Amino acid sequence: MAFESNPTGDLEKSLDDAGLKNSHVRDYISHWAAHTGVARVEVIGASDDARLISESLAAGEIVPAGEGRYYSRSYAKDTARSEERTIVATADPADKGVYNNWHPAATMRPLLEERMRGASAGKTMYVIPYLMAPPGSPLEPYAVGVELTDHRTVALHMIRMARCGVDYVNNLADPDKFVRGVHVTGDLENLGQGTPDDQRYFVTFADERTILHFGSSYGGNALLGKIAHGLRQAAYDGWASGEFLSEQFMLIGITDKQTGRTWHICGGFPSASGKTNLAMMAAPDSLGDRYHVEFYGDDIAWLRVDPEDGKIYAINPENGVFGVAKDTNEVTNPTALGSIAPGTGVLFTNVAYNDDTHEVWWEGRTPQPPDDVTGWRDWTGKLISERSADAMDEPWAHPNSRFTTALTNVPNIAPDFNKSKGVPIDAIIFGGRTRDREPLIRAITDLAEGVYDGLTLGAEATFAAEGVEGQLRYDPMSMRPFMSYPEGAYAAHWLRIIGEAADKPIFAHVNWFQRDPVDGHFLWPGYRDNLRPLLWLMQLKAGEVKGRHTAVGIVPTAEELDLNGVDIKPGDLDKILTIDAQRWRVEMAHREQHLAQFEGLPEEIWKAHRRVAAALEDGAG
Ligand code: GTP
Ligand code: SPV
Ligand code: MN
Repeated sequence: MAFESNPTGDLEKSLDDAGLKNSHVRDYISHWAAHTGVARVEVIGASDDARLISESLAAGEIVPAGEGRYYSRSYAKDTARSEERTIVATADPADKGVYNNWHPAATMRPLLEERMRGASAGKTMYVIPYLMAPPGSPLEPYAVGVELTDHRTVALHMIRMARCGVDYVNNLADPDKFVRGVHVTGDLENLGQGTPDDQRYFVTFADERTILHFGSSYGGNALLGKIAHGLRQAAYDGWASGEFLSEQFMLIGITDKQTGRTWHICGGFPSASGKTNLAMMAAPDSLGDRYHVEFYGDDIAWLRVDPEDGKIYAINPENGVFGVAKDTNEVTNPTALGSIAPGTGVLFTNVAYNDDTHEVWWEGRTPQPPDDVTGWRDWTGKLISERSADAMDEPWAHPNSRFTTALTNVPNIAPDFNKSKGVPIDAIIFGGRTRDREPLIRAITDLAEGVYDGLTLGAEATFAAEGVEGQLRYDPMSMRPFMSYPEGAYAAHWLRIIGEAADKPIFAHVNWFQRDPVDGHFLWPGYRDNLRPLLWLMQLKAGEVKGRHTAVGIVPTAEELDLNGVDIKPGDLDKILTIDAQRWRVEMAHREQHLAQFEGLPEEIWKAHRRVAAALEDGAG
């Protein structure tokens, strides 16, 4: 079917056949179909999954990985988000922040249009109407979008990660209010990824609610509902409307089966720093009879104050999990293995794959890779058996290899995960990979100090983004790569939204990643044991424990933490519950410089900084 011969007839008919009634959506599709030069347009939703899977298998774009499980490789230079090439563009130069990589929309628009012109020639354009919210959410007006993509595997990912179907756009109160997201893959082998001649651009035109991504088919570069809309655009919308916050947060419930109480905790850790693992946490065996952790979300939360009861409510806008495969196994995360079991429809990307047995493997899946390498290929497609001696130690799976599975596959999914209103928040936590200084947990009861703590979150960068692994950097609220408006305004918006709540959450900073300076081992066993400091936090909020007050917050005493069954050396425990005041004083000078970059930072934040600095000078450790 070629539009050249009958430019509108075929397209109109295919949109009619799909039941797409919204004329604004139809105009948008026609425009971009013509611009990108696609040969066909196909409107899809969740019910098309089985057919698209069959077509993808037949085309060899995905291969079977056991019953109802699939595998694909991405292009070798296209395996993670590109932060350098990701841009926020608007008409107003005042939207420029330190981290949002702002450019004028008037400059970016022609660059994207030029790259996209005719760039999908001969391909099918998949039209994916979607909703980034539980249906009926008060934030639904911000959650509607339509992604146009020229890549079938991306469409399969979208079906798992977002609620997809024409019904989400047919009856909008304002039919023109939807996020327009255009994804064009481009000629991946000739885009100069990571060179001065890089052709890729991933641009959110935030004030136009339009997202144009060119030059990748991987993760957040290509699934536009998730990061680009769900975080970057939504954060901008939340600020512009004054209604909500959108953050890179996990969201969990913890139920005490003995008392029947449930708490809800949300929190930000930078990419590949443990959100998915925390949300899927099975209680440690010694606590499992009493506590149960429920999964609401693992990567994004939208927070608003309900005018009726004055509480903060959070929703997870997503419908699936795009989880890091590395180190996922029966001990670290049995729940994750359940969520990718046979029959789940999971899609693996860039793990190792066995041609003969259709098994998949990644580093940390088992302590050693399979002994018999027959049939095994690494993530680039090379046979392990043909590796040269010096390549033997190379990982089999890419460190950012992932699994994509729908929320309904997650064994600990909360029964009310679809509740339109969301769940009331008891605590907001921040954390990241920090090899020293940050204790296991420190609780913060003051709002400005909590927001200050989020703004000064420092962590080691991970393999989820290209080229920056291990580098220490500040990552405000874990939103550094997703910031869409200036940091000073961001801090003020936080203070205002959380400040409006009659019932304030407690804040805490957590760190599962402190290491021994000599041999580098993790001082805290992490994973399932992370429930213990969170239980302490809830007890602290309820006034059941007192903790120990320090300059940087309240830390648990060893007696207060339930450590029954934890494998930890006394010296290590001591270290993760102690504040190294000397090291913190050094940190405060860095924080001063970090915060000084932000124009218009609210005075409350500076006051919080000075209070903490003064307490440290007073010697409180
Ligand atoms: P994004 O999807 O990129 O936003 O990542 P995320 O924050 O959800 O990270 P995820 O839970 O997928 O974890 C990333 C990596 O950290 C995985 O390789 C985990 O095995 C590892 N990890 C998670 N929790 C812990 C922990 O408590 N201790 C240690 N040592 N490693 C952990
Ligand atoms: C992240 O990098 O934080 C992710 C994965 O959640 S991606 O969707 O690729 O951004
Ligand atoms: Mn993430």
